[in-house]
Amino acid sequence: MRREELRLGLVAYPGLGGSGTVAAELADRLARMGHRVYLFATSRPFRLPEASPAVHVPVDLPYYPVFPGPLYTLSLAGTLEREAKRLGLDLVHTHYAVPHAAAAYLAFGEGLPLVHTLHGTDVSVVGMDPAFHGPTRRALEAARAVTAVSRALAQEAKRAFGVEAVVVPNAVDPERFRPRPERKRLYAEEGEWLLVHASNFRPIKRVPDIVRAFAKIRKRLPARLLLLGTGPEEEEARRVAAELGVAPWVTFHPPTPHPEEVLGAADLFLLASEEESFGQAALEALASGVPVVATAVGGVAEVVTPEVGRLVELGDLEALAEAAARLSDPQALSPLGVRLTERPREAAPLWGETAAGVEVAPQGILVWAARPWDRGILEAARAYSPYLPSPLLPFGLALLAWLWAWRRAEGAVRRTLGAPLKEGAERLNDLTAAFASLEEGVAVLKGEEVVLLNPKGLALLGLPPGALPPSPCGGCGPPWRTASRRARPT
Ligand code: GMT
Repeated sequence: MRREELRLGLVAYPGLGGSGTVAAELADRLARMGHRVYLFATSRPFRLPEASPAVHVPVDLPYYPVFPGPLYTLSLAGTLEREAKRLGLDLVHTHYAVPHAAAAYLAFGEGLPLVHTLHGTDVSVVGMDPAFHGPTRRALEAARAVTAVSRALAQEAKRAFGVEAVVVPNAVDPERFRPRPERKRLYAEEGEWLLVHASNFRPIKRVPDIVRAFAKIRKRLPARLLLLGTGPEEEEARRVAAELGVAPWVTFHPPTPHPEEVLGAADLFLLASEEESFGQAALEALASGVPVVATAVGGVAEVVTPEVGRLVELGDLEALAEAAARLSDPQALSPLGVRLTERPREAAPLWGETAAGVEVAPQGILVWAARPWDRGILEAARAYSPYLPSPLLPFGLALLAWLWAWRRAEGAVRRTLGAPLKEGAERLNDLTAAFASLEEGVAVLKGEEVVLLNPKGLALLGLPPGALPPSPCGGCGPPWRTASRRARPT
C-alpha cells in the first residue's frame, strides 16, 4: 500500500553553519510538501522559517556533577530512540556526521533507515580526530545511504572513511533567493559598488583577508563592504578595517534568518575561505543573481563556475581584489552571472534542455547559455560590443559583420572559458545540477518499498523487493539513481 506522507526525523546543529542551514531549509521544504518533519536540535534552528510546518524537537543537554561535561551524543541518541517510537518515524537523516551519525547508529543500529549527509569538516577535520574516527566510520558503513555535498567531499570521504558517498549538491529555494536590486539603497550610497560576504566568521573563513582585499579594491573604485554574520573573527576584522583606514566603508550586519534580503541587493559576493566543501553562501548569492569571487578550495569550483564568477588562489589577496575589480566593469563582463529571468515557459528555447546561442542585442553581440529552472530560466550571458550591424548598412555588409562578430564571440568564449560554446553550456549545466538537486535525491529501501528522499518529489515508489541494491552504498552511483528515477510510478 502506498502512503502519501512520510514521517522524517532530521538531525542538525541549530546555529549559523551551512549544514544547519541546509537541514533547516530541507526540513521546511519537505514539511511544506506535506510530510511530517521533525527537526532534532539543541535549540530551534536559526534558519528554520518562523511559520514552517516542520516541528523542532529539542535535544536537552542534561548535566550532572559526576559528568565531565554535557553528554550531547548520548542525549541525542536517547531522544531519537524515544521520539522515533512515539512519532512513528520512517527514516532519520542526519546533517554533519560528528556525532550525529554515531548517535543515530547508537539509537537504532540498523533497525531504522538512516541517511547521513556529510558537510565538510565532519570529514576533513573533526572526523579525522582519532577520538571520533572509529565510531563515525562504523556508523557511516552501517547507513542506508551516505551523501556528500560535492564531488570533492565525496572523494575526501572515500579517503577518510572508505565510504562511497552519493553526491547530492546543496540547493536553495529560488523563491527566497532572487535578485533584489531595489534593496541596494538600504546598504550602499548612490554610486557605490556593494560587496557582500556572509559567514560564521570562523578562522577558516578568513574574514580579515576579505577586509584586506577590500582595502585594495577601494583604492580603485568607490565601493562598500557588507559583512553579514558574526563569530570569532569579528573583532579582528574590525581591527584590520580600522588599521587600513576603510572602516567607514565596512558595514557589520548582524546575522539574520533572512540573508536573501541582503544578498539580493549585492553587486558581488566574496569568499576567501581556506577550506570549503561547497560554499552554501556562494550558492545563495548566485541564486540571487550575484556573481562570486572565491578562493579555489575544496568543492567551491563545483559551485562557482567560470560563467558565474572567478576563482583565485588561497591567500592571493591581490588576485582577489583584481578579479573583483574587473567584474565591476560593465564593459568587461556585461552581464556576468547566473540570473533567473521570468520569461514565460513557452518563450523558453528548448525548454527542458540547456540552450546556448549568440544573438544581436542592443548592447552588442550577446553570447548566452540558459537552463530552465523552477518557473524561470537560469541564464549566463556575456555581451561583446560594438559589432552591431547598423540598419543603415547594406544587408550584405550587416550579414558579414554579424558572421565576423559571431566567430569573434566564439573565440572569446573559447579563450575565457577554455571551451567552445557547447561546453560552456555544459559547465553551466554542472552548476544548475546543484539547483536541480531538488529533483535528484537519495533512495533508501524501507521494508519492501523504496523511498526517494527528495525535496521536491519525495515519494514512496513501491518497487518490488530486489529492484534496487539493498544498500545504496553497496552499489550507489549514477546507474542506481537512474534506475530509481526510471522506476517512478506514473
Ligand atoms: O564543515 C563545516 O565546517 C561546517 C559546515 C557548517 O555547518 O557550516 O559547513 C560545511 O557545510 C556547508 C553546507 O553543506 C558547506 O557549504 C560548507 O562549505 C562546509 N564548510 C566547510 O567545508 C569548511
